[in-house]
Order: sequence, then structure tokens, then C-alpha cells
Amino acid sequence: MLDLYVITDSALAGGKPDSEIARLAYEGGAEAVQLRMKNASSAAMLQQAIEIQKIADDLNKIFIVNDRVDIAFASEADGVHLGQDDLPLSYARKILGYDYIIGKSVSNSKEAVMAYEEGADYIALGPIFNTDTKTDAGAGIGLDALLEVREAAPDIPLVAIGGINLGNIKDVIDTGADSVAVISAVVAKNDIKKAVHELRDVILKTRPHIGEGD
Ligand code: TZP
Ligand code: MG
Repeated sequence: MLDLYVITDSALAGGKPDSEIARLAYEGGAEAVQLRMKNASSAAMLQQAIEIQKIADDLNKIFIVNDRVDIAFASEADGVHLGQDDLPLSYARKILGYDYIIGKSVSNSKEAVMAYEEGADYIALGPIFNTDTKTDAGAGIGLDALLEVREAAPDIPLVAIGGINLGNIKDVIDTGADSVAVISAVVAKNDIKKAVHELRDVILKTRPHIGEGD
């Protein structure tokens, strides 16, 4: 199961290259990093993807590419993350096959159930809280909506995203998210490794420890 999933944002990181953000996030303990370069050329994004894939290979971590099936394939990433307006999942699957992880952004139960039925490997549900990082994300849907989606789609790994930080991450896990994806709570910090470590620690301590002890 994924614990902490970090998404890159070079501008929020004061211009650090995405590959540097990824390295620090992995070294801090993140299992997965997603390369998100909304305004980059294909060539620049592919170059970062290739660099991150090398780092992920060395550290035995998961690497996901945002939006771009072609760049995920070319860089031999582990997977791609698709939004509601990106390539439909069945077509991404046709190109990438079943060895790739395909994640899908959802914001309500209907989209979550659809993503599950289409064969997504995980859903990213959000924004849970208000966020300035994605300007078109809309208002936070809240923890009640998270619970509703969890109940509507119980069998797919659920990654919560949007406005999640050290102050609210425990509530998000308590409500039923399997893992958490963050941008600003990690990427905008001076000490990326420390920020990852602290957030991940809360996830590990909060999750139900089924079958342990007794
Ligand atoms: N999708 C939904 S909210 C969001 C994305 C990419 C932004 C998350 O960024 P932050 O800084 O963790 O709120
Ligand atoms: Mg997208």
C-alpha cells in the first residue's frame, strides 16, 4: 500500500528541478513521486522523467507521470496519472498495457465508481480541503465527502489530495484514505526530506494496525 505520494512543482519549490524534488522526496521516505509539469515542453518533461526514473530505479521507488501517456511510456515510468479530461482510461490501458499503474483523479462517488469499473489502479480524490496549488480545483469537498466516496468505492486504493498538511493529515487517514498526495506541504518547504518524514510518520501511526500485536 502506498503511504505518502509527492507531486512535483518546480515553481513552488523556488525553481528546484523536478528531479531534485523527486530525489529529496524519495530520500525522505515517499514511496511514490508524480512528475507534474503543466507548462513544460514535451522535451523538457521527458528529460526530467528519464532522470526521475533512474533515481526511482536506484531507490526502488514508484514513479508516475502526470497526464502524459507518451512520456510515461518513453521514460519507462511505473505509471501515469490521468485527469477527467485526459485520455480515457481504456485508451491509456490499450497503449500501456497492464504492467503500468494507471491512476485517475476523481472528485465524487460517481467518478470514483466509474474509475473503479474502468480498471483504474487507484483513485486520487480531491480537493479534500481548499488549496491554492491547483487554481481550477474548486472548493474542498471535505471529510464527509471523503467518507461517502470511501463507502461507494471500497475496493480501490484511495489517495486523498488537496490542502493536506501536518495539521489535517491524521483526520484524512482516520476518515478512510489509504494514502495521501501532497504538493505544497512538502515541495514548498525548505527541508523537503523532513516534511516528507513528518507527514509519513503520521500516516503510519494513524492507520489501523490490523492483525498486529494481540
Ligand atoms: N489535484 C487536486 S488538488 C491538487 C491537485 C493536483 C493540488 C494539491 O496540492 P496541495 O498543495 O497539496 O494542496
Ligand atoms: Mg491531469
